Amino acid sequence: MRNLELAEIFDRIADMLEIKGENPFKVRAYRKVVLTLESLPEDIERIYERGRLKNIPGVGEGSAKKIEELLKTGKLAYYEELKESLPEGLVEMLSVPDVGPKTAQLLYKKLGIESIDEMEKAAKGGKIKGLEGMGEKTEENILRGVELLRRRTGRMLLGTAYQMSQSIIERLTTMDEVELISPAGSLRRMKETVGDIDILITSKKPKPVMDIFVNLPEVTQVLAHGDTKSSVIMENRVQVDVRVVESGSFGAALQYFTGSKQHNIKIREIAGKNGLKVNEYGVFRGKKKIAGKEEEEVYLSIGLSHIPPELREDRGEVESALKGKLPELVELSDIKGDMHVHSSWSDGVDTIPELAESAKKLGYGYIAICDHSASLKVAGGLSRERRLKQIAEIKKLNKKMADFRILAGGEIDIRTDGTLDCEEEVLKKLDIVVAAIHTGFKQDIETMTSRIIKAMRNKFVNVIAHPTGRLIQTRDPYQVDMQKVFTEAKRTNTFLELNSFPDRLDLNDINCREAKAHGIKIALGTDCHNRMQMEVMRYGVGTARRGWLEKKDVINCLELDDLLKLLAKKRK
Ligand code: DGT
Ligand code: CA
Ligand code: CA
Repeated sequence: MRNLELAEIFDRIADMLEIKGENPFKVRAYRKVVLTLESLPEDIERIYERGRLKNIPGVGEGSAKKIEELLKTGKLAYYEELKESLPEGLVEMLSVPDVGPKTAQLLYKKLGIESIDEMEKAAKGGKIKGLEGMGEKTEENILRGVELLRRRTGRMLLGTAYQMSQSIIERLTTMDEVELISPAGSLRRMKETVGDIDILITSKKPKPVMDIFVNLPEVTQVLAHGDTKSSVIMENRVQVDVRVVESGSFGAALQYFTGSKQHNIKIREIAGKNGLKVNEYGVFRGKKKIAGKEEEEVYLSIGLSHIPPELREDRGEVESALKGKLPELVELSDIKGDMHVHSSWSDGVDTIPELAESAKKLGYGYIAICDHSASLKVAGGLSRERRLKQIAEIKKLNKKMADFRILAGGEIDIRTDGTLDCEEEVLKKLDIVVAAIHTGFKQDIETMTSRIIKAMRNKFVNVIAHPTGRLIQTRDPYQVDMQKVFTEAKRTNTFLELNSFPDRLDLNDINCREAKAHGIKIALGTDCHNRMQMEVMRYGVGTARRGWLEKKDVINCLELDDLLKLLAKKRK
């Protein structure tokens, strides 16, 4: 799959333009292309072959030309020129969280720093704090950022793993020799980051299957090449393990290789107590195999109901299954609308009618358009005037829509003092208000907690977006007392978002479960900036399932009328 490779190049271009101090809107345009490429459900080469590059939302004429050049020649002159003009390590320094282009450039000019290692050394040696506008805090931030970056290496985001696996599975499925095929491991458990991709196959003729697999065009290194197991490294440094088993063992192998390890240990203990043995070939009583073909029968044979993969972390799921008390987890098909969508009115790509059309195709009954508020200028935040105009436009559009409703919403900034970046008189006119923190991430825990609580006490605020503010592998959550947030959310009838974007997944699985324990309902939104990204809902649903959430815990499993009633309750 070339999509991620191209995305990386566009990301680098944006980095370099940033260092050069180019217009932030131009930089953002490149970042948008990155997001688009990363979320494309189809191979870019196939789209190109059909001559549809320009139809990809978010890809303008200029970017389309660059993609074409890359696909045709494997190179991009513009990119090469940019690279020539800057020291290599300087661009890499930007991948350290909290190191922006200004800092990187200053360090380069004043201290001659050209790499992450040199930067770390300088921060440790206290050489940076003397520079203009920099202090001990800067050095601490740099060191923490370097550590975060080092922790990141080796694991990929769930979204990346999912797309890569789909692309591999798609191609292997076309082979006659492949019977059943499924992801396994942490990917099947929908864990927010994935170490390596595991795929399980049944086949009577494993050899040709493995031959095709290790020779896929994106394979750069073959670690193992056998009939039952092959492992490769792909061009983006990702490891993929494929195992082939007989169909009679598929269920047992799937159970075994889905993990988690801790879960499997529990399973074997329970089996042992019943005089049974479980391994990747089946469930055995003595020499007799009593289960193995279907995963469900593996669980049934040891006295458990089938445990959904997302729960298999040894967090009480085995005990619940023993009592027959597993939750009935929410499913993607239960979702009736997307609660957090951006349009071209702010920093999204698509128009509201385009977004509505795509939502309808997904089988949704509504979407909430939640464009940014005025203070977020770089994201094209809406002024009072434009907000009112948008509300009027949505009203007009809704008149023409059958069986579908566009909710006029807003992603309204929570200012550092906890007030909202929008007048009440305008908030009043919105169907749903999603409040979010985009600035002042470094406030201390008391300030941050009361800031969020103050926002929740505003009777117009329905949802707190991405409540902990983390970006997976890039930015730690801000300091906030989540127990207090949960208590206040319940008291004020405020919902918490589970932002489904792969680098957010915020609330995470554990916080979702905690929120549920407090009786709080969750709003699932994609935070999509183009219509294709509505697909990321699946990662949000996966995370919700890992948080033991059921249909009744998620407000956008409600039919429109019930949802509106629920939203209206707080305003009374
Ligand atoms: P990852 O790749 O780090 O995100 O996590 P997993 O869970 O995908 O781990 P991985 O790829 O090492 O192995 C896949 C599954 O195979 C794992 O979840 C459970 C099973 N497995 C692997 N090694 C062992 C083992 O030594 N003992 C047991 N019981 N199971 C194992
Ligand atoms: Ca794995
Ligand atoms: Ca593995």
